[in-house]
Amino acid sequence: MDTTTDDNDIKQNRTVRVKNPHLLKNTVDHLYHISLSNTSDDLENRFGDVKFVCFGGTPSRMSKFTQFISSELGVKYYGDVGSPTNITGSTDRYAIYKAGPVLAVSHGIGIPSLSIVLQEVVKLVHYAKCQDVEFFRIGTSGGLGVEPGTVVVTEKVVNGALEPFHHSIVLGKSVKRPAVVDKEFAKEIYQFADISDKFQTVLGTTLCADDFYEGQGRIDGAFCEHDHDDKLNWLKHVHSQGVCNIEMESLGFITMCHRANVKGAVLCVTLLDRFKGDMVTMDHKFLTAVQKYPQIIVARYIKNAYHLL
Ligand code: R2B
Ligand code: URA
Repeated sequence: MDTTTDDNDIKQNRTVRVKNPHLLKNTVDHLYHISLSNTSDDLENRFGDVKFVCFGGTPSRMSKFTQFISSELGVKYYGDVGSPTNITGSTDRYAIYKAGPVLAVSHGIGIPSLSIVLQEVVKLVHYAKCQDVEFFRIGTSGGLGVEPGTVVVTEKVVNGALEPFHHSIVLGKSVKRPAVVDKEFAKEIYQFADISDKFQTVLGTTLCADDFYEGQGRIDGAFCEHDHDDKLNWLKHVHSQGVCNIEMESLGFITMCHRANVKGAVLCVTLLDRFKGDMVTMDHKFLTAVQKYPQIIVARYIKNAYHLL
């Protein structure tokens, strides 16, 4: 199995970059968390047509998205009538669904969870020889100064210290990687917001926190060593630096897309205005409805790519 990425294809921005010389030595690559293997699962045949990979937090949301995109594109999803089948089968860690050129992947909460499935999905599309693949994160977030239910298309992503970098520890050493957002791609997607939408869409900076509670300045966790004023001052400060929303995966997502030579975009709906509180109290019906907003924009983008708009 050839695991190198062809330089010409890379230059033409057609294939994903798997930059790991060690993979050359291994003929068998078992993608443990998604239960697929490069040697036994006929990846090229099953996934070679994939052009869009959409990531979101939960399996059920990504299953619903698969049903939605399959009806929008007029293509069947993989699985039985009634509900898409989770391709990762029995792993129980992540879910992957397929509808024609679209893969829908659940990533769990936070960068550590996201990065595992993202690494394996990058290898999957590489082994499947997919070309011109684009990745999207369609998720949820807390908003700053925008109405709950607003979709934020990320044009810049920063960590909790407002730096556009993702820090991690590799072999005991701190590694700092730039989070390079493809601004043109973000703008292109933003164009698919429509004046007649019942929700607002904005381009803005996303702050990616390491945690839902203290990391996002909340004062309603089990532990808290700051007070209400500290929180508001911090929220005001980050807002003054352009931050429109706060979530937990964009930094890892954008950094890895860049490393993989894949176009990546982040669209998150806001579930609350953090200037007004910490608790997500939206009722289930409204929550289900707003979670679809980023999906609607991405679906339009995909339909347009297929000349269906
Ligand atoms: C948004 O929502 C989740 C936390 O509730 C997290 O995955 C995120 O980024
Ligand atoms: N997800 C987050 O990470 N933060 C919020 O406030 C809401 C959803």
